[in-house]
Amino acid sequence: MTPDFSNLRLDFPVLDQHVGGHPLVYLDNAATTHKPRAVIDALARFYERDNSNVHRGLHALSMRATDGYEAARERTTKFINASESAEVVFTSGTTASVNLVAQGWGRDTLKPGDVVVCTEMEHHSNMVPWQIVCQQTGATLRYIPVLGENAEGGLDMAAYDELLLAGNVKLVAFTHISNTLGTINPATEICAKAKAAGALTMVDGAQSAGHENVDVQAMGCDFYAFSGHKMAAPTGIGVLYGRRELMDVMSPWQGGGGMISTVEYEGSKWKPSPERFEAGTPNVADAIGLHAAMDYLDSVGRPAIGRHESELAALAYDALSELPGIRILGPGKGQPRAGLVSFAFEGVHAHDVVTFADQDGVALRGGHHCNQPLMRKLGLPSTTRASFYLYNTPADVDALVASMQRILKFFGVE
Ligand code: 7TS
Repeated sequence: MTPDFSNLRLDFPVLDQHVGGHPLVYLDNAATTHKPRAVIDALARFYERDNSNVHRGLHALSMRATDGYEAARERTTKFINASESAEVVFTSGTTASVNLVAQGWGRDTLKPGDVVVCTEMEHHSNMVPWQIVCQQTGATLRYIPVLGENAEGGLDMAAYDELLLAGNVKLVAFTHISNTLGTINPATEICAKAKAAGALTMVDGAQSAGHENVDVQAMGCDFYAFSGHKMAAPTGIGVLYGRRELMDVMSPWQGGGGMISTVEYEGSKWKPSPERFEAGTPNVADAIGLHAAMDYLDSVGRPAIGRHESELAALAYDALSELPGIRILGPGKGQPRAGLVSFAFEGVHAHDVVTFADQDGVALRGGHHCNQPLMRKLGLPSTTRASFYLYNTPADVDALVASMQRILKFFGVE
């Protein structure tokens, strides 16, 4: 049964407000999403009843907090179909997860002559950590190009084949869904090709985890990273999935309490994963919030959420493409597109568009979206981006388009 998306807005208290005298139309979901009442309640319940540190106490509250935290790990294991909970490490978000792999795996493993492959559409979070570790180790970073003057052609898979054929590729790091283009990359194919070439894969799932069913085993990736706040969960909690055999030999990224089995003045031994990678007091409350968010999303149904967002993006694409002087990035009309549309108007800066849209109560994002090299390649200083989530409706698309028409009129673009 298709869920009734028209009423989901009521589950999100923050959406019940006016901005600039207009009902809020929130279209900045690729940056962060709102939290349903179920998540806010789970956080309040934890702080009101169970708040305590985990793994160290034998008193009732500490045991309840530990149970809640570990239940969140079990829930996450199921959410992405990892084979066991030791493969699920809680981090502060995608950025921390990628840095953990770059430093925990890359720094020990990479050497001069080795190649790390990224794509030209990576968010800085899945690019800069690889630049850093390549500088540290003498390895080389190469990029799979994007095709087309608006990157409408997606990744150049023939160029990818050539990069793999050239040899020495140790890891392929790529985004599942582009936060700037809305492109859905062929993750399973990219992973299979990397594996055949003897390379590991790191998938940036920041824009996919809360938007479609993710099965890390079926995808065939070695690492998969995502952020809770982009999928209805609190800020400050994220996940790194890593295959058990890799996690067991990877070095810790940070040292401290909770991650050691024994400590001597001269040195220490580490616990296995996941504790090895969770030094210090973890983010217990937000892990419990993440658990509630996963339950909420699955009560709606992730495939239905993904379809709903893509339908809104297609509506927006079609209506926006009628506007004068517009350039829309990413997949063309009728092509598969995730739930966002990124565009630029000739002669009007994205920051002006976003500021004017805010007066209409429409929350957008303008800028380089942490994709500076891609923007440079496409010859754009910035774009305006509308990104959708489960609580958005076709009426929100209408509000977006009406606001864009008003702005173009104001700037005299006919
Ligand atoms: N990867 C992708 C594809 C992203 O879209 C983002 C955040 C990140 C990584 C980083 O996630 P974080 O939770 O660690 O910050 N993207 C955006 C955005 O598009 N606008 O603001 C943040």
